[in-house]
Amino acid sequence: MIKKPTLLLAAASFCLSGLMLQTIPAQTINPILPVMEAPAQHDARMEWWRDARFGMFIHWGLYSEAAGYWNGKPASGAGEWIMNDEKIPLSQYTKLVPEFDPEKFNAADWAKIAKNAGMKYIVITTKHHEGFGMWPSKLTDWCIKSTPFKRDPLKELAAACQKEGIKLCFYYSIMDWHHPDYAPRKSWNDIHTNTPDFDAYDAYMKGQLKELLTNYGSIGVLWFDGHWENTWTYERGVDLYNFLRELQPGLIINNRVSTVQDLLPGQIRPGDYLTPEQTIPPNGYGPGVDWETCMTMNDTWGYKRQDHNWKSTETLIRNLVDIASKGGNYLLNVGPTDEGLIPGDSIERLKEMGDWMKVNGAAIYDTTASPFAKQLTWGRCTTKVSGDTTTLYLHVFNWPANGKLLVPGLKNKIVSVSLLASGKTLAAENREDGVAISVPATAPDKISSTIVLQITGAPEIVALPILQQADGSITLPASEAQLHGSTFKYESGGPLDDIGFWTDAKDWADWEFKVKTPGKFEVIAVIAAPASGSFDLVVGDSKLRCASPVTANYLDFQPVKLGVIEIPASGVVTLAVRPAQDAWQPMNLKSIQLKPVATNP
Ligand code: FHN
Repeated sequence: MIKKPTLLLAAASFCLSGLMLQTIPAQTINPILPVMEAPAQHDARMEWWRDARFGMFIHWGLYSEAAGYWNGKPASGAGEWIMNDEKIPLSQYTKLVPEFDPEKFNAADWAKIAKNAGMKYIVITTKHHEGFGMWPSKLTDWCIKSTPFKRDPLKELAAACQKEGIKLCFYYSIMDWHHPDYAPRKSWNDIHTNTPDFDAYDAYMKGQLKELLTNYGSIGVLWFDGHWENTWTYERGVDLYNFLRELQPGLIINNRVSTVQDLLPGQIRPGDYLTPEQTIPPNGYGPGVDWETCMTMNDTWGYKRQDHNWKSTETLIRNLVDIASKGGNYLLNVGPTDEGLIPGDSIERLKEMGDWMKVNGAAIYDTTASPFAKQLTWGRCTTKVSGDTTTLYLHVFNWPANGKLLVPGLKNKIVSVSLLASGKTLAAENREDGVAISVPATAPDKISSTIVLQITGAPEIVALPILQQADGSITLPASEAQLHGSTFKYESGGPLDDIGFWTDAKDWADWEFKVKTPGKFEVIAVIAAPASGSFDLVVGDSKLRCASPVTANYLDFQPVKLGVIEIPASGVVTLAVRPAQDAWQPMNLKSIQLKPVATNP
């Protein structure tokens, strides 16, 4: 049964993932709230993780032995889901146990690869959904001790991480496709016939987690997963969170310890940080919210021989920069093979990321999010504050051809400007439209070059209004849009300078601009879309229903006339693009232009 945990603090203030620091009077506290701590305690516990910014995710299990194939046929889904996707009867899946003997496993190699990549922590799957323990658990034979591999890889990895100064963290799946007491039981679990007793399973999990938190030294993060089935309740999540925090008070626990079910009034979701997966939130989650994007390097978490869809090193480095610029951590996955080797394609990319981090790591580690409300067209920005000096690390993806890099709207006094790679001082000046930096003709790094801009005081940034041009026209670029939503994003670099990944019809964008000469305007949008969808163009009280064009692909941008809108008066105007909920098709939007309609003399 669930034990009512003792609360570490009688009441008042505590912090949880996704929530600002808050004070709640004792009388409203739910008796099984997560363990509470004072903000200073929370910050101290999260400090190493916030500074780390970059970690390695390792998906390694019995599924790695299958390597994406079953009975000679390639599996459809992710490598670690093969039992589920191929509906493999559990009685047959067990044949992997005597085959699992990763003789080439070398924890020291893994730790060195992570360290040389610039990664500060490793999260390894101790037990994925298949329920198979990657350590010699005393609570089950469904673990590594039943294989020919008579070693403890977690013990070896703990020693290697200790040696390399890397924080070891454990992934643990609540969902368990093997345990007789886990429910709901899968149809292809043809071994167990008993009626599951979830309380017994809950106790089993706690027993295993106690093994993991007792026998492998100080663990940085308990990374829960498999929390989405309805047997995992709010109460069980809070109870487990409190159990672990009492077992190891300094432990960090992700938000997937908690059920995905809606909360009741007064309930507070436990968990210390948010875990968006395979996606980078367009604007982060705002100040005071800790989050980490986990992402595969190809398309699978667990090893699949046939998955060669590797992301480029450019994509991986720019993801890291993008995430850090929004105040998040990047947990990048490797899926070691049945032999215990990290795939060569992963090693190659991690080496190149490490080369970049050796030069630019200071602009990632221990930084906070960009102070700019909108996406910078040339790249990203991360921040460090020291006393009265703020350091802005300008991560330049698109090196200016005209020799000038504009930091839009920045008004602060310039202390110094230099290239991080060489220390070379750059000339810079305050201008009406921001800080203009004179840059050399060639970018120090073709993927992302870092300029170090030191300013006095906290950043003072004025929004540069979009102004009506002398010819009466108004141009609304994607880079100036305010994005409202969680999936789409501004993407820049090469042919990209658009709002992309607009797959969610609830996401919408708007622009604010100044009009001197009101009247009727023809609307011309520049769009790339493989299918036509509907959306509304909303300006004040007027709404124009539009249809996006069909173009060859998401990079084939075409101008399209959407119709005429009226702006009846001068002043500040907002124009919004809102997908039609029932007829939306994803599109990439580069810009919208308003051209005055000639009125009859
Ligand atoms: O189902 C798992 C999946 O196999 C993988 O472990 C990812 C990593 O975050 N988590 C779940 C899917 O959200």
